[in-house]
Amino acid sequence: MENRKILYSAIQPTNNLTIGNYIGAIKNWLDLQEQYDCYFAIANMHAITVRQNPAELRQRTLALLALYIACGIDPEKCVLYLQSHVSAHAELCWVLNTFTYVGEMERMTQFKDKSLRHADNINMGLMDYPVLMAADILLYGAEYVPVGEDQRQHLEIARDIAQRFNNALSPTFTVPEGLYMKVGAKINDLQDPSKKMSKSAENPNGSVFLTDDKDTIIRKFKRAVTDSGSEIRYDPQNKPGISNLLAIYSAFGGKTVEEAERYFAGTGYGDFKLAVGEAVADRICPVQAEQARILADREYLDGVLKSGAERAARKAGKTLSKVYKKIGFYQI
Ligand code: ATP
Ligand code: LTN
Repeated sequence: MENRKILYSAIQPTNNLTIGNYIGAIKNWLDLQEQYDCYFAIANMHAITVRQNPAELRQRTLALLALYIACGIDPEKCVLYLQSHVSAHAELCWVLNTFTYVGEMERMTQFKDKSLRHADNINMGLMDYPVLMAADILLYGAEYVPVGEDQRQHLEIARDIAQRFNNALSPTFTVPEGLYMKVGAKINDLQDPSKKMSKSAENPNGSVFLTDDKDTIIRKFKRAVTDSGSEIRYDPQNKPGISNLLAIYSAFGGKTVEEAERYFAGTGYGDFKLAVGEAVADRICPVQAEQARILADREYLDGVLKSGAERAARKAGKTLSKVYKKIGFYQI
């Protein structure tokens, strides 16, 4: 459809995805694809900023694509593509690097965290990660970027870089806005509700993976850390454990947080945790079966990537050539 606003997001094909990635990212894309012109990428160029096993990276790329589709992201409605298939990402990143200060990259929270976790490999790519992310978004003229709370700082930098370029040369880039969900933009670790649930957490019991089977899911929820008292109430400050479980339940159980509070009034913590686990498993397990089915059809997946790359490259190429012109690169 003409004149729909453009929306962009991506996920890195690193580790197995958690229900945090599902709730904070993919789940929201399902509704958004009906209203916007969506570009959803697999950010494999971001993934190599920490060391990856090449065979695993290749396999996870296809698995993530199959997962997008199994969750209901429709390749007919959206452009699904692999970042490395569109060379404009690296090219625009280079230009944007010259509009980005070393000091502001050194201050990025994720860069500091990852530098601590990967102290033996603090490479330039890790530091440049937010600039590549800005290039992703700006190439497509995206107005909206749905991401989890942890990406807010990166989105702010993308806006700053866009404005800086527009001011220095002339209006070129759309300044993107982040879309953050009110509930679910930060799902926390089941064992330590003060930390975000992460793909790469040390304690696997704190993260529920989209690859976990039903028994594992139920076991992890049964062991989830709760709070003192016995009331099931959404109050992230005073009841971080229960509030996190309510946010998860609401995402999977088809109820708002308020409806879930009423529904579980008077229920004990044990039964509540079991109900959350069941709601998660009831949604995840069928997705796993569908993902496996899609993953077996390599020809179909390659077709989706090929058509996605063509559509993405067309759009990105136009932006890049505008940028090259403005910056003074002689064109023939
Ligand atoms: P890692 O945990 O290893 O740093 P990640 O889980 O953040 O990786 P990404 O590919 O970087 O994985 O993130 C994909 C999307 O999922 C982003 O939009 C991110 O904001 C969102 N996301 C990640 N973790 C959570 C979470 N715990 N709650 C809500 N959204 C999340
Ligand atoms: N860094 C993001 C993944 C990502 C992204 C993007 C998200 C790469 N490029 C562009 C939104 C827009 C993350 O979620 N960790």
